[in-house]
Amino acid sequence: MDNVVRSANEAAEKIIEWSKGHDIQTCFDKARKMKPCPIGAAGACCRVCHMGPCRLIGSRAEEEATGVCGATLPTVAARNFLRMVVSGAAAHSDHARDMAFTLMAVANGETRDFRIADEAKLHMVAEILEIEVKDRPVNHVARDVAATLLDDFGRQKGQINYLKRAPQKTRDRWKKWGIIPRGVDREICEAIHRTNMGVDHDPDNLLLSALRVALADGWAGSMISTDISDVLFGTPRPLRGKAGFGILKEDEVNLVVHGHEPSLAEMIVDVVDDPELLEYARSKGASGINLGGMCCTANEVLMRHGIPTAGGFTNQELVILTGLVDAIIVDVQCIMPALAELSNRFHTKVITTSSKAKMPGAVHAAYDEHRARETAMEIVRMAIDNFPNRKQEGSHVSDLNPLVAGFSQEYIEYMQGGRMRASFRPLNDAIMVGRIRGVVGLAGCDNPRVPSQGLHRFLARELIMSDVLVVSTGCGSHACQTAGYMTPEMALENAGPGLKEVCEAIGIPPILHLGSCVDNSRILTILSAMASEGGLSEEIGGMPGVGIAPEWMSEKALAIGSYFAASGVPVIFGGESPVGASKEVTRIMTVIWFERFKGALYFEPDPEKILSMALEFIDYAREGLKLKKYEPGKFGVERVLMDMAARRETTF
Ligand code: NFS
Repeated sequence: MDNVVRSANEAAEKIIEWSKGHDIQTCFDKARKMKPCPIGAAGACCRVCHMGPCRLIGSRAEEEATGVCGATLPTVAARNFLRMVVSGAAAHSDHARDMAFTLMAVANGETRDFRIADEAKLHMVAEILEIEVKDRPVNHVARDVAATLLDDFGRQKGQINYLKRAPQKTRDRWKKWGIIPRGVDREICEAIHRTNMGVDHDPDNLLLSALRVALADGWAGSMISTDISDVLFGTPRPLRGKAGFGILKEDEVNLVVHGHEPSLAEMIVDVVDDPELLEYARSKGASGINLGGMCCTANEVLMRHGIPTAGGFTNQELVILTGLVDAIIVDVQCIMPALAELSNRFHTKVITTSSKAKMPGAVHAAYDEHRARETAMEIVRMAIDNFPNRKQEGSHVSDLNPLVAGFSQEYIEYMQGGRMRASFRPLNDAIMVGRIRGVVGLAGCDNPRVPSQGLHRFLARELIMSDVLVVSTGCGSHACQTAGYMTPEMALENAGPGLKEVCEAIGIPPILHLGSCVDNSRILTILSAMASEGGLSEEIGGMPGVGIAPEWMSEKALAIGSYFAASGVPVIFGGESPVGASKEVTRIMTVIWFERFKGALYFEPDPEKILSMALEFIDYAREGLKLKKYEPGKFGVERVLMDMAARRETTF
């Protein structure tokens, strides 16, 4: 064992240290022992047929390196990238489909366990979908909404419904380059077909397909998940919460909900206060039932109910090592299979709940929205039954950080103008006068191959110091939460002078938690609202905004990055490039995409460089919009609204 820092999260590091003395291996140890295959990591390994796998290495000119069939390095790298984006888009979209089925079941009265929690949001969605709302029973509207959104999956021609939420100029670009997604399933199926042996060999064409399928993810899959979750469980509003391993309680039954789809977790939130279950817990010697979250499920239940979070992706093994978790309930995505084996060392029960995602060594409790409450009760009982089996062994680390979460587009609009005058005007104005330099979406996974959570934290600190408003989702949020960064006090102590003023005036943290990874769709609609508010760019492209996923590991992150790039946002990923073997593919994703869409994908392992690139993109966009040059502490006070003619002149 070496003495390298494995996690920038001090509490996590303590648990990792503890594991060393107890002969337990975690992803941190395995990541150091097993280096990535350099050929596959750079996109140069083709394994789409059984003449290979072919390793496209050893030639000086990239077009000279070919597989047995003649596929060149750019073809192979682009094809590999497309496959990753398809997989990421499929994950979000299949999650969205389940949410739409749950809404349909509620509308049809097939389940009494859920109800429409936010009728205003349902009406807003119905209006976008041009569904009649007036004088109709809520379940009729909900049924039409669910049916219309489900149509987005199977549609063969035309375009997905929510594209109309994007600015016209952004849509014009999609039309020009032929990347308007028709139906989610069609795009996923077609893209996979293109990657089959002997089909699409043009790297540019393959990469346009990646953008098309990614747009289906962002403007359908992810956006549908967000909207339906808001309709069923409530649109988030700011609330206080806590983050860290210290959320676990020594004297209570501890359950952790981990994964992505929020419906079962919502039901567990509901039943943990059930008097019968509480009595049952007491009968087993526990003084209560304590619920915590992990990864994106944590974000979902934190955003809506303030359920405390134990952290993001790389904390999942460590939470078991505390020895305090009686059950960890998982559904789909980002669940490490190592959990089952690790749990054998402790008393923890790993409970899988989705028929799509089973795990050897785990217990399975089949979830189905028609019997949600019953399943939730059954799971909580299993956790209670396991409480007496708790051993004394465990790392018992107890860090706890306060936070404020729960920022939806609706709330951000409201906080800027109240219910009657909700708008993005103040934010646009603050950007125009240079009080806020720009906006960065800091998102994506945390990763054991770097000091995990450290890149997120470094960038969050530096960005807010440079007057950049940070919006955060997914495990990036956990990295900030477990550092105590998501509080209004953080702005007072660390934000640049302009951002500090804005945060003080509204009473918000300088890092706004927008939710889970599917909630990146909130950033798309926020950018669209900023474009239509006026004074900045008329389209998403050209806004002083950047996306950063410094520690990404999941294919979902590539799908997200690609839909932001296609929508007009420069996105910087950390780590080595998964297409790094091909200069041509790299050129298409950077130079060509930027010309066409004003968005692009960059891969840069050095966090200092990521920071300077992000600030350069922001300043470049400010210059393009002829906004006041950013200077710390020096900002105009007048509201200077550009007229249409001036704006036309500045947009290109
Ligand atoms: Ni996003 Fe959510 Fe986290 Fe990465 Fe996984 S939990 S969908 S993929 S690891 S941010």
